Amino acid sequence: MAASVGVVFFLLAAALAAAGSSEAALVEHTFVVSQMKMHHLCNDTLVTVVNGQLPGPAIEVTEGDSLVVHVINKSPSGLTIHWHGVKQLLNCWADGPGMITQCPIQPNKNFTYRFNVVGQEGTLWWHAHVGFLRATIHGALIIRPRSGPNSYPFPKPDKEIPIVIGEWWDVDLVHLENRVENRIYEDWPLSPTINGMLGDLSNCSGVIEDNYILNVERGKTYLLRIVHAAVHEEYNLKIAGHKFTVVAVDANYVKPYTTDTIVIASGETVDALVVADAPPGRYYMVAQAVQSPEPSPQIPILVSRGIVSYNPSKGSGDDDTPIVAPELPDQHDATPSFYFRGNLTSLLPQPVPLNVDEHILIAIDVGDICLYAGSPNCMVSKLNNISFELPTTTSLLQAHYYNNMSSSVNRLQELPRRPPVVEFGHSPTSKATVVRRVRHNATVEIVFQNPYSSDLISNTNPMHLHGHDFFILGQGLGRYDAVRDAQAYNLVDPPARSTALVPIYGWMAIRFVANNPGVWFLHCHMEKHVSSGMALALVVENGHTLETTLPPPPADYTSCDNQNSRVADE
Ligand SMILES: *[C@@H]1O[C@H](CO)[C@@H](O)[C@H](O)[C@H]1NC(C)=O
Ligand SMILES: *[C@@H]1O[C@H](CO)[C@@H](O)[C@H](O)[C@H]1NC(C)=O
Ligand SMILES: *[C@@H]1O[C@H](CO)[C@@H](O)[C@H](O)[C@H]1NC(C)=O
Ligand SMILES: *[C@@H]1O[C@H](CO)[C@@H](O)[C@H](O)[C@H]1NC(C)=O
Ligand SMILES: *[C@@H]1O[C@H](CO)[C@@H](O)[C@H](O)[C@H]1NC(C)=O
Ligand SMILES: *[C@@H]1O[C@H](CO)[C@@H](O)[C@H](O)[C@H]1NC(C)=O
Ligand SMILES: *[C@@H]1O[C@H](CO)[C@@H](O)[C@H](O)[C@H]1NC(C)=O
Ligand SMILES: [Cu+2]
Repeated sequence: MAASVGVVFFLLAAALAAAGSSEAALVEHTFVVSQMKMHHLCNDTLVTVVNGQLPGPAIEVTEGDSLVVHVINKSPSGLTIHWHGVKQLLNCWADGPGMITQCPIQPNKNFTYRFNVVGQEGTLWWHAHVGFLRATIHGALIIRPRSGPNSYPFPKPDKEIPIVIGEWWDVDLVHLENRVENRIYEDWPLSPTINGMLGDLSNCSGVIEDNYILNVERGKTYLLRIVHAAVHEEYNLKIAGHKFTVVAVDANYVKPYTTDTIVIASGETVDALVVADAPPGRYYMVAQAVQSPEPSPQIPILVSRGIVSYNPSKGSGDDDTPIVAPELPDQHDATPSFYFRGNLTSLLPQPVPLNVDEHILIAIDVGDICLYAGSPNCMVSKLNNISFELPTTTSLLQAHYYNNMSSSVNRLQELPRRPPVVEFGHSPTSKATVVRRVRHNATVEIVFQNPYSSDLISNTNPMHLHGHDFFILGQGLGRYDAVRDAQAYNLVDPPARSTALVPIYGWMAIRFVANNPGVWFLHCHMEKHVSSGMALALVVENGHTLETTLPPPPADYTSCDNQNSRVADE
């Protein structure tokens, strides 16, 4: 329907200097958001997409560039776009989570996001940040080094390929959000997707879905820029007959780590090299959802396959070379994920701050908001015994900026530094808009603790912090022990990320300097979890100088003043 109109304007003549480095550019895109019909599995489904594409357009920038994205909302829903993993230093207004930093862009309105991409290289992504709409509104954000592709800290790949893992839902996603807000958690996608394709394990009435096909040439090296854009489960990604060498996660370089399985959770990105060094043929690339064992609710098995093909001359239809399939781990096995993460270390030594100003322990659990009234659908997620709810009449950032958060937010509560008791289970809780205030430049350490007893509901929870990267100091199974476990922290070369997985039945520790004033969402990236309360807003106060103070909102800021609902068609 709408044509892609991404245009690149170079501010200064984009002359490549002798060293191969280029001047910072202004990269401008227009995102027209509209609905279109897509046909899969015998059904026409109306989906909301950017520029008529699913996945949406990949944005490519060079580190240091400025991005300008005009969002024109021709869809019936209010929405925002979040630039996932972009640090947005002193620019919280452009971060995008709905009702946290701005009100949704209403139908037939537009809004322009302006920000710089500084000090980050690798793969990030963008997605809608109101409820489930991100299931179809997302795309890669690729950041190349300023001094050219020869300055990658790994062998220069012959080709770079975005691999976006998504899911195909044939339900109305705004309706789905309402169901989850009413604590109905029974909806599942029909299939995972690889670059929008469901693959040949999905068929309806004899019509088999297309596979994503990656044509390769023997001996060449491919840099896969893998984005987990699906809304829930963690995925194992394997290619039969090939290995991956992981070189970056969440746009931070890591020491090369060679593995046959990549494990990636919602919100995360992984950059990995693949050498086409297998005997010529066809090999399945498989994305398999990992899920928690019972008593956690079980979902259907979700697997999708693409094909790595050494036979590009033949069309996929008339190629009858057998396709080699990889051996997959058990879908309930959480050890590949735990080991994959345990093997990631930063490429460079890290400046980990050693003196912690704020120690926070966050217990992740389920709770009951009906106080045992016996009514169904009472289950919510909670952090330290509070289940997060979004404000309804103002964005938190606007309220913070005007210093009137307590009068403009209905139920505001400060997250306690630790849970009332470190004891888990489905017990009474309450809802509130939870914030945690920290002073500018404070060193914050957060330990996330999942339920650790196997008779309780426990999940791997990918916790995502906006506006900052953090160091992952450690992970473990069971109950976190402040003395024993802190001694084993990696304070030398921990990976820096913006999303980190809390292992099932275990804990995960992060540390960061709160150097970016504003209101930053900190939440599980599984949509049903964040919608049911697994979130808080980190309020980073201004410092004492102009350079450490959040500037005023942009002139076209979408405040809530002329709106009476946060999503237009709710
Ligand atoms: C087709 O998709 C619609 C949503 O677009 C859904 O309500 C309906 O149940 C689907 N029908 C079938 C046969 O799957
Ligand atoms: C965005 O909206 C403003 C005011 O509503 C309008 O003047 C402008 O032309 C719109 N821009 C685009 C690109 O549609
Ligand atoms: C179609 O899918 C069903 C399961 O959903 C499977 O049993 C069957 O083999 C598939 N058919 C083809 C031709 O792939
Ligand atoms: C790294 O992976 C290997 C093999 O998967 C595993 O045995 C090892 O324990 C992992 N290391 C860490 C620190 O998790
Ligand atoms: C918060 O402050 C702003 C700016 O002074 C004002 O427009 C708004 O009405 C205030 N809101 C509340 C609820 O006090
Ligand atoms: C958790 O919060 C609920 C509701 O406010 C309260 O009734 C309950 O006592 C709290 N639980 C603990 C362990 O403090
Ligand atoms: C932040 O803290 C560090 C060390 O604690 C200090 O060296 C630095 O000057 C501080 N920066 C600001 C802007 O306050
Ligand atoms: Cu979660």
